[in-house]
This record gives sequence, C-alpha cells and structure tokens, in this order.
Amino acid sequence: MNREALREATRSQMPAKRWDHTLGVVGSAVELANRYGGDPERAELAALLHDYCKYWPIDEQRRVYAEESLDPDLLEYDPQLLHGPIAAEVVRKRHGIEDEEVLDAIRYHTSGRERMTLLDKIVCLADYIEPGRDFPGVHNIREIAEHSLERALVAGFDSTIAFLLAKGKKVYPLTVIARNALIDVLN
Ligand code: DGI
Ligand code: FE
Ligand code: FE
Ligand code: FE
Repeated sequence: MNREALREATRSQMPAKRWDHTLGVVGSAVELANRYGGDPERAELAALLHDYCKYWPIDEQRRVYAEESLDPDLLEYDPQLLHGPIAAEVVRKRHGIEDEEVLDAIRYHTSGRERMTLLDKIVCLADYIEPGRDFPGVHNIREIAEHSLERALVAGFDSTIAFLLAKGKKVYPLTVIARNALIDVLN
C-alpha cells in the first residue's frame, strides 16, 4: 500500500477534526525528529497512524484488545488508554506495518513507558504540542520542547496527571513510571 492510500485509509477512520489533529502531529513529529536527531520518515509514519483507532466505538476497542490478548491490567483504567495498543496491532495486520519501533511509538503514545525510545518521545510529545492543541500549559510545553525533549515530555505528563487528579480519576501506573524514568535521565 502506498503512502497516499495509507493516508486515506487512516483519514477514513476518524472525523475531520481528528484528521486535522493527526496532520498536526505529523508536522510536529517531523519537526521534533529533525531537531533531536530522530528519523523523520518513521516519525511521520508513527504520527500518521497513532490515533487510527481513537474514534472506534469503545466496545469495538475492547473487543480487539481482548482478541489480541493485550495486558488485562490496562482494562482497569480509562478506556482512552486502549486506542494506542490496539492501533499497533491493527495497522500491523491491515497495512503490513512491520517496523517494531514505529509500532511501539504508536502503542505507547498515550501512556508512555519506562524506557522510551527517541521515536516514542517524539510521537508522544508531538501529540501534546501539535498546533491544534489548546489546553492549559500547552504554550509552556511548546517552549520547553524548543530545547529539551525530555523536560517537555515530563511537563506533558505532569499536565495529564494533574488533569486526572483534578477529575478524581485513576492514573495508569505506566504513565507514572514513564515520568519518573524521564526525570532520572534529566538529573
Ligand atoms: O488521543 P489523543 O487525544 O490525541 O491523546 P492521547 O492519546 O495522549 O490521550 C490522552 C487522553 O488519555 C487524555 O484525555 C487523558 C487520558 N488518560 C486517561 N488516563 C490516563 C490518560 N493518559 C495518560 N497518559 N495516562 C493515564 O493514566
Ligand atoms: Fe491518542
Ligand atoms: Fe499523548
Ligand atoms: Fe493524538
């Protein structure tokens, strides 16, 4: 499948607004890859596919999650965490994406993980700072992203964790682990 067909297949999974977000993440991911010595082509591919399953009905997401025998622990947390892990499996099967680094960046784009690769960091941060994003603190994260990928990502996770705490929601432990690990590489 060529890149244009893959773009169209991805576009057809989501409403127009989410497609605009996807294109924003592609642009930001390529920019971050260029700034931080990452691979812009892999950044572009992972960013294109990162939210492939985001607008699938939650029941369908849960069904695929179970079918792929993914870690049942995650089912105890916000269903917003499902779309990354299932997208990695779906794009592998449907679109023949075999690059494990790209698949991991898709898989962990929401939660983060302990040993985030450069590509994981680029996609996760691009998801926070793409031009269409507007949440409290996003300007600060964009500024930090000019000089430190890790510091910006910590600020991103801080904002997500603060949001979850304010809402009285559970925090998926892998996000806390990801944040702690990033702080360790800073110091
Ligand atoms: O899919 P996007 O909206 O582009 O962004 P995302 O994949 O980073 O999803 C973020 C959503 O997931 C955000 O609304 C917060 C929610 N969420 C719920 N529990 C957790 C969580 N995000 C993280 N990182 N960790 C959690 O424990
Ligand atoms: Fe997402
Ligand atoms: Fe994210
Ligand atoms: Fe996203």
